[in-house]
Amino acid sequence: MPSKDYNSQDIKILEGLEAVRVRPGMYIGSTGVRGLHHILWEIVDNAVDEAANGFADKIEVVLYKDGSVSVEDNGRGIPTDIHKEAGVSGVQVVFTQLHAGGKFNNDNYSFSGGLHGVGASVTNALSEWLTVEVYKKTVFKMEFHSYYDKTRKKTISGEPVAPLKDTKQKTDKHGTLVRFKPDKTVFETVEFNLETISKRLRELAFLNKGLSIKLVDLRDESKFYNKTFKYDGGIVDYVLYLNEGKTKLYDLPVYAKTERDGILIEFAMQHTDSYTEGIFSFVNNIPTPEGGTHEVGFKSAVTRVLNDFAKNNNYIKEKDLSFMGEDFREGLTAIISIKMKNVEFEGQTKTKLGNPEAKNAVEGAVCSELDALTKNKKYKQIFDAMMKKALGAAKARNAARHAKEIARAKSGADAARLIGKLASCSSKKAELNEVFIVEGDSAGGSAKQGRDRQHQAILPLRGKPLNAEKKRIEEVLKNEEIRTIISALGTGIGSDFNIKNLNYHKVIILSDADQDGAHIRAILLTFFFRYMKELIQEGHVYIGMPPLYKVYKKDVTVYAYDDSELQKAIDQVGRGYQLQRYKGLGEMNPEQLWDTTMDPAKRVLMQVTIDDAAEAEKLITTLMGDDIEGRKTYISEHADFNKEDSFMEKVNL
Ligand code: TSJ
Repeated sequence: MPSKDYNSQDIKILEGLEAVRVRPGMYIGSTGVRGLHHILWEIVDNAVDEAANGFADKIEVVLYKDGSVSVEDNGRGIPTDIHKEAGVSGVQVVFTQLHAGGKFNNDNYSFSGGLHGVGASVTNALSEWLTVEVYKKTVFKMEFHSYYDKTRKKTISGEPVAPLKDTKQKTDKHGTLVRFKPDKTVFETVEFNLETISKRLRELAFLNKGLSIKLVDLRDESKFYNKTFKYDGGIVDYVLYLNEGKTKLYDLPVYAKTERDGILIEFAMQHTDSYTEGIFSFVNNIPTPEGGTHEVGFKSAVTRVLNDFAKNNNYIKEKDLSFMGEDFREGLTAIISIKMKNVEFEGQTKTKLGNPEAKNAVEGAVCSELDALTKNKKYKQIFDAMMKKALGAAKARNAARHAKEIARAKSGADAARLIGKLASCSSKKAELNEVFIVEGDSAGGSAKQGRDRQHQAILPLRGKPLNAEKKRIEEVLKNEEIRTIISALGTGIGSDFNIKNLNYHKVIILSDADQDGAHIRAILLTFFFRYMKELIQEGHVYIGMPPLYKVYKKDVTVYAYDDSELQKAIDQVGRGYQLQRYKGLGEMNPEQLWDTTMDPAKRVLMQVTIDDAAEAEKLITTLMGDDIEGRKTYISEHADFNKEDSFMEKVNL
């Protein structure tokens, strides 16, 4: 190594990595649990990219006891030779050179033969240590580490311990193995979530037909986990997976894959007898829950082709009846996956595709593929089933117009009577106001007395609200509890939903920590998910966390919110403590309820999130649909009702 050159190069590079350490949020969004997983995805994405380009078909992810994680592929191996400009090995460049100017989201790489190693340096910069092995006839090894430099009084991160070394040890394998340990001084938590990882790996396996992705969790012997995701049907399997437990209107999803204007386009779709629409779109394997141009193009194509088909085959016999796009999407589950260069993301969470050229390409491609299938005799039953479904939807839509008008009414006797149950707050500032939806009249009573009257409104629920799954809108609106909620929130529902009219920026569900409470919570979340999705997406929905135990003595009281906190509480109160286990919210007096659950200074809330729209969809179908076996399995796997689900994030507000 020419020392002078190497050193100056080295310092410059380390300054780059230092920028990542100083402002991690700029590169990975947050230093919370999401950011932690982000640095794993940076590595996984590189391996998937190698597979997507046809050079690898196996990836293995392993979680270790020491808090590290490894990712291995059987691809070509990161280049080991000296990079001309940098003067160091390709491996070193990949892990020390910052790409793409440090904008959050380095996902804009071109989709084939493009930049590998994008973002791997970010992972390195935020790790205690990182090791690489490259298998290419022999085994190459390199290690990076972070350490505290006493003289410079700062942490140096991602520094090569030594240059890449060819160990000369022979190997038949080919590929890359990267293992790293996230830096606990950077992240709020360094515990990887198995469910988060398995969901994403499953999604990647669906999106990359035939790619085998194995996940192993060695962290806890008693919970040993080892699973391989591999789907030879690709996104067709994905649609079948999402429709598991639903009644399908035809056996096999409609599928096509094609290329147009340099964009790879693949879609799969299948209708069920349900009333909801689930279109999940992806660009370069990245989910786009906010949709965008590709999704718009897909929807227009479906509407156009099915409308033409309906006209040409005289499906509409009634006058006063015509189809709208939404009629063709009732009960539709679809995946649209595209791969393109120079991706531009926009929207609130930068998960909406902005490239205008994607609309025309997708619309054109889906139109011609789908239209060709309408002319194929083998598809006659399928398109016939789609027409029947759309006719039902169009008729129901006409009938529902009336029901929606009721829901929209903000004044009138009905609304006034409904609102009568609500104990509103005195402030008119929606941003500062909260509404607690409380299970049961007695807890509702305590909440009304204990609350901060200026900013907290209370809405007690008497009966169970109606399960919105498997019901069309007019049925849902007959339910009084649901109508009360709609009136109180002020936003309207479905296509009339307008977040600007939201009366409370925090909507807090407060139910007991038992099975009944979990059911009510699930019903409410289902309703919000189906009819007010934006409310969840914009982060307005929370789950209140009442304590499970009160540990007390004459002069001290400590509350415990789960079993793991109980021992801590007992230790804190000390000898001679007394223990009360709360069976429900109703057992708490107003002061206790305020102290433990409502007081913004002390309470714990869970914010409901939709990280993974497709999984959320499946969860709701499983919990609220009519597949009893599926529900039992889910509930037995998530038996702890006070435990956070993966779609919730703990927040202190
Ligand atoms: F993220 C990462 F960089 F650390 C990483 C990269 C992690 C893992 C697990 C795998 C990889 C990776 C990189 N797998 N395969 C590759 N391939 C290349 O970097 C590569 C190989 C050959 C050629 C070539 O043109 O011959 C080009 C590239 C980019």
